Amino acid sequence: MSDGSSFYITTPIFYVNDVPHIGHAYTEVAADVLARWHRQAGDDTWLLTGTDEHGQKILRTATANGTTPKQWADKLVTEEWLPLLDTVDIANDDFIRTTDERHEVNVQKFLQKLYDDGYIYAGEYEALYCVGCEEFKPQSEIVDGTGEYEGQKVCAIHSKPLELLQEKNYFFRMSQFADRLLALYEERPDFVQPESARNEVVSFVRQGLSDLSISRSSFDWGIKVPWDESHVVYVWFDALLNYITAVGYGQDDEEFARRWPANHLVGKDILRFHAVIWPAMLMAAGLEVPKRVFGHGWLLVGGEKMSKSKLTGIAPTQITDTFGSDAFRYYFMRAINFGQDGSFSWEDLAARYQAELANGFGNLASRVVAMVTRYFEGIVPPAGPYRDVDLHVQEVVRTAAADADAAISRLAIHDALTAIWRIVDELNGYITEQEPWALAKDDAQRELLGTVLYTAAEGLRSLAVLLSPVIPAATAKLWEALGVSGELGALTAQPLRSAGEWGQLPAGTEVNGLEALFPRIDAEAGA
Ligand code: ME8
Repeated sequence: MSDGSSFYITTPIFYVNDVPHIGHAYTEVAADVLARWHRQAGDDTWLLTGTDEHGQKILRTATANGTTPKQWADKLVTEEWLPLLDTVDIANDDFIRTTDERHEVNVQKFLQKLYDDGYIYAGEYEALYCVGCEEFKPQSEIVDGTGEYEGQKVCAIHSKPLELLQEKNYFFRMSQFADRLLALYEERPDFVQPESARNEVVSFVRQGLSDLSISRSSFDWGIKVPWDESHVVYVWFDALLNYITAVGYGQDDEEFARRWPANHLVGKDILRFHAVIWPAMLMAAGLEVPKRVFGHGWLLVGGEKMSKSKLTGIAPTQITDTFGSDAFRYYFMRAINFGQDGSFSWEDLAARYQAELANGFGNLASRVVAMVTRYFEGIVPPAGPYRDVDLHVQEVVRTAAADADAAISRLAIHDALTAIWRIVDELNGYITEQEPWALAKDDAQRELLGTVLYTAAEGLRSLAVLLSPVIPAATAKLWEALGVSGELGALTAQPLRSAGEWGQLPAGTEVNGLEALFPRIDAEAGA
């Protein structure tokens, strides 16, 4: 909605045990595209991202590197995770670290409340734990190891041996919430998206829920349980709470009321934490559940989830150094149906870069600006009377903009881009057909030439606005070239919902020179 309503969107907070790969960047970009879209549509938007710094995984990595977990986390956040945001051009509003005081203090408040209200008790536990997932694994995700792990039980996701843990722990009475969760999925069918993810979650909860172990006492890298300091809070229980501690839970009621509830974007690997455990925690605390939880697919390499632990991770800079951040953003949002798995390939990236960004969009922009410069001394001409063929362009712009907006509201980012590309294709076809270079040779066609170039330039204006959430750097250059910031204001201030309304570009505007938006890439590079 564009009525200034609140749109709070989150990414997972990432483990700082390792460096980011393009899977992490993928989630960041998707969240950022949605946030930029909503911001530009006038919603009261807030994009939160951050890092997950407690737990055994980080502790072990730090120890193996001869340092403390906090020093390790500081180093990784500064050298890797914050720079990632620049690498792929993320305009986040906040960055939370689970070692922030605002987080730690309010996690303790939350926990104390649940304890006081009888939702937490002390018990014994023995089960197989995966440090990679930081989770006691259900039977369905335990498989027999092969190769060096022959004869051992391993995690189906990480393919690494599980550890048998036995401890006295505190437990959250999650089993009490199964019925309420099922009622929630029933009443709000789009609470968990996409449909396949929802079905998986529903059938998981239908089997009944166990209580959840929420503390650990065999190591101390975590937030202390407030009533028993010999325990630290289970890393997932701690981490999920970032979504509320970052927006004022426990300390700024006004901010909290303004932002919460959130739209959570996560990889499907961690859907169950967000669609089962997290709403149960919130219900226990008497808080609203999230607006929706969207589980996107995995980037695959060789048919398996890309991951650092399997040495298949690709650093985002490997792509952006050659192709730039806009191309990274565009490629992953366009080439993969959001919600489904997708394979990354350099060939596909290079092919789409050349065909869609360089030849399709970039060349269109350069041609139009160059023709306005050459035939009208750089001044956007007025349009004469519109013919059917010109009105058709207007219709394509109008419907594509509406379709793109509808696609974004169902988080179908790929469909939004496909819709917007109808404008790119339409304008390229229009110019080829209308041959403004031929019209320019005949003085009697001056008015018609004006109509054609106005139509092309106004179409570009709509493209700049519609594409600015996806390719912010290139569209900012195009906006500059169209020379309209004086008349229309900053690109990011252009209301998205009316982007398709015809005639916003004022005739008489002076265009500026435009360098190639997506320059040709040297064939040697990026291979
Ligand atoms: O799970 N394809 O952090 P994490 C697509 N700290 N997305 C991928 C991906 C791939 N191959 N690999 C990773 C954690 N991701 C917890 C989250 S939230 C309260 C705590 C993305 O560092 C995807 O978003 O393992 C996935 O959910 C996330 O990285 C996991 O990041």
